[in-house]
Amino acid sequence: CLRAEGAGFTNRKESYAGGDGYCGWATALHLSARGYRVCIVDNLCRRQFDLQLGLDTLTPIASIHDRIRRWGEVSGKHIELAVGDICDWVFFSEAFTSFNPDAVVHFGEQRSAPYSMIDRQRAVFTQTNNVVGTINVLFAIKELKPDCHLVKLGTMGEYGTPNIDIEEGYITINHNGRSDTLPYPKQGGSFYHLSKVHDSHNIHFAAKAWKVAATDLNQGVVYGVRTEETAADPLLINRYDYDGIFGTALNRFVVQAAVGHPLTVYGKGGQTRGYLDIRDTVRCIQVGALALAQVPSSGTVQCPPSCALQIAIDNPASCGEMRVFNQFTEMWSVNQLADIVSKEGKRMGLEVQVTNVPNPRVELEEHYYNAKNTKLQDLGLQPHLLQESMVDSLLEFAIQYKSRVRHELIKPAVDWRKTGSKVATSSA
Ligand code: NAD
Ligand code: USQ
Repeated sequence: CLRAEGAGFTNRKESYAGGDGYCGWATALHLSARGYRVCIVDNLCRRQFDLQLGLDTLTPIASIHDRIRRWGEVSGKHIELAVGDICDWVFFSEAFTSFNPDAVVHFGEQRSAPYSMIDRQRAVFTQTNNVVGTINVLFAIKELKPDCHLVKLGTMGEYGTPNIDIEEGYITINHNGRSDTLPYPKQGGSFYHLSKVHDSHNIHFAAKAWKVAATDLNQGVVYGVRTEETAADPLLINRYDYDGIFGTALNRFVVQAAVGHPLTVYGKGGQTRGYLDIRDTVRCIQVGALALAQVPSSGTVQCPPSCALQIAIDNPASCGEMRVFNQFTEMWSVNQLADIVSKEGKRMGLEVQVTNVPNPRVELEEHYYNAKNTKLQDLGLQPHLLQESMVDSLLEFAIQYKSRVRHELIKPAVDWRKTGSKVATSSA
């Protein structure tokens, strides 16, 4: 079902806002390899954040120009590039018109919760960048190509940690004898997570008002680094953040274990989230993008009969509906992740300790968590689960690059209750 070579899929034109980032680069290559015509749109602000704050990725990443050049040599496929800000309407509308995409896959946002909590300036930047960028994407579709599909990266963190099951986007509520199916209540835990909540409302409105076809992929925390395509050549290597601002839980724990730093469990460690392997991110996006084939307004894309997406095509979403998929494969608490990394690290002969540091965030540390995630699997996703072999290979990867690790960047760097960042080289 994840093949893209079938009739109708080759030559589909996909535009990747944020295609130089962690998820976007891996996905752009994955789909380029499978016959999609890809244009990356990115203003490279993620690289700028590292320069401003004195951070660096574990892996030595090439410039976007070198990455794309090398991909052309390795694969024989051409990726187009437009460097600019999607919040800049003049730039973005020109880039959009010139590429004329069938789908926009929108990764292009400031995605760190700690970054958004550093100070007023970063909170305002995060919400302006994310909300305005998404509105521009919606207007581009409405005004320039109404049958272009939007695949938007949302986040599981939009739901927060309610004391009831988390549904996929919508919940049916019975109230005072009446019933309705409504967007699931949102409780973002940072100005970043709240920017995604605002995006979801704006997309939901545009879908209703303008009949934009949209899929919101509420993604969990991503781990891992290698995909088939990014592993094909050193110049294609993906970024791997381990610092206290952009590094995410499992990726951080793996680097910490590799360099002998105690694993930094925040607070009691009962915080539970949905997680997925980056190899599943790239496949989910493809499923999400292809699943839009079922939206009647597309008209141009046909699914091969053997494709599991046939299930979706037989049950089409109505035009103007914002479809929501919860994009994660397993749920783990922070304590469980620390346990897994610790056991695997010790098995490989590493000395791994776990420490409970005061939680820099405001979040529940013990809570109920049960989120649904059946829609992508119903569409054919067969997940890579977090098995020992995965943690092993990630640990080996981190050990390979351990000389690049700067220990002072590992500690938690942003406190939700205070202003400023404690990154060693930043005066923020
Ligand atoms: P990233 O920071 O590595 O990549 C984001 C890219 O978007 C960067 O290359 C950046 O330069 C670009 N960008 C940001 N604002 C832009 C703008 N205004 N115009 C043009 N380009 C812009 O982030 P990521 O980890 O790849 O995340 C991608 C998306 O997935 C984000 O929307 C994020 O919220 C979502 N997501 C990520 C994770 C995760 O664990 N990494 C989990 C869930 C959801
Ligand atoms: N945590 C620790 N120790 C650490 C790092 C994190 O205990 O060293 C805890 C955090 O307190 C939190 C949990 O682990 O409870 C997850 O934190 P994270 O930093 O791994 O992820 P988060 O800040 O939620 O953000 C990441 C991505 C973001 C995406 C989100 C998906 O940066 O772009 O939206 O994961 S989700 O969490 O489902 O909202």
